[in-house]
Amino acid sequence: MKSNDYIKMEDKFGAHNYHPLPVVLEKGKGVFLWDVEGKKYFDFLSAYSAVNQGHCHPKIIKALNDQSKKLTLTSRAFHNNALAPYEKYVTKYFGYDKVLPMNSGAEADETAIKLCRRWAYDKKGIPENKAKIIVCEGNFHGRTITIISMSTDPDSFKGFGPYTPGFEVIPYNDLSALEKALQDPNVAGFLVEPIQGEAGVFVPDEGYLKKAYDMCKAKNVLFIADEVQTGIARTGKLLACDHEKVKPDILILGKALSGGVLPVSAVLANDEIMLVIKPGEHGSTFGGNPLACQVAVAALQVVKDEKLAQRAEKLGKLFRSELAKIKSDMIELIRGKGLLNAIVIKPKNGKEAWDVCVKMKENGLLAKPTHQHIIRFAPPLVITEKQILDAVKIIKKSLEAI
Ligand code: IF1
Repeated sequence: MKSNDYIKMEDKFGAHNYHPLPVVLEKGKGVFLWDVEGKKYFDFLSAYSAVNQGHCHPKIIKALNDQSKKLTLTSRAFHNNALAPYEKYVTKYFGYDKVLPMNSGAEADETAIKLCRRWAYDKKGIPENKAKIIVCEGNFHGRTITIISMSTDPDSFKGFGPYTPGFEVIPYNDLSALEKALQDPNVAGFLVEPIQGEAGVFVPDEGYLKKAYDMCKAKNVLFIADEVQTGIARTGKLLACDHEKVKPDILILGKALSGGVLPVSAVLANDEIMLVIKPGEHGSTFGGNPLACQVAVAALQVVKDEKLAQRAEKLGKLFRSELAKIKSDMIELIRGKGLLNAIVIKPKNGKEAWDVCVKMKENGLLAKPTHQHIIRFAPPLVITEKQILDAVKIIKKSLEAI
């Protein structure tokens, strides 16, 4: 079958909840993807930062293969010999007492919200059902009903009401708004992305995270960092919060926690928070399954062994400086941190970000627009300097062709 055959079949038998770029991928290795016609592409999306370690990393695939022949799932009704070593490994790796293993990023965000509310009632003494969580305009934390109840993007929430109460929305990167919201004694937590990915790679002002954290601590409010997209070395540090030496009270991880091999997410916290959830009060059939545990250990080990955070820091600077040399009136601005970058496209002759992405696809590079005029560039962190330079040449050529 050809690409179009797959696209037509998907259109007929699949829900229309996405509008993908017209490319049908068959193989991935490192920073490269191949479509069903054998055309090769640079992957500059990394499945929204889930494939930081590169496609089909041999060490992660080996962990998957080895475990898949032994035991894939026990549920948490019983113990197994993969969970405890993973829990010890991941809690030491990020410096927390405990981990609650889940599958998708949204599930981890939901878990963090439940933890925060329960801590509010059992530890902070907020009256039952009165806990409030502060979130930011432009947030993206997933697609469940409670998570879209926090969203300010109509594409995420419109037509899905009624909504879950208990959230207050403030502007991102605005400390005075946070200070005002923190006056409410019923505030239990502040849930924030250290860099807003979906909103278009919004990097807050230097010091924002640290000051926000300190303001929360002063009010006995939990600082909850959603590092599903910014974590696991993507922004040039192991966590985006590390740039400001902020240690979240609750840390939310997903995506690259498994290197994109299967869904693995996690919530990390210390005992005084994590132990408010008692046996039988939260869980998931696949959460912490043996396959996920082995894959996640291998994926995290690759991050360390191959110094992916340092690479992201160094190559991100190179990428932004090379992009800045492109003389194109379609580039309004370039922003990002590490290898999480974006360019804001100024439409020209009716052409906009989507057309740039289609042209880049023709030239062998895959990226996708977010919010119409922004193109996010997030290659696997195993990319080399030469590959960065080759990719910039493709971006330049594509912009000039429009
Ligand atoms: C889609 C966006 C990115 C996330 C953060 C939690 C989650 C995500 C910061 C939920 C997921 C994914 C979802 C995917 C596309 C992608 C995305 F465009 F939707 F917003 F990356 F920006 N926190 N982001 O970025 O994790 O449940 O998906 O595992 O829904 O189209 P998930």
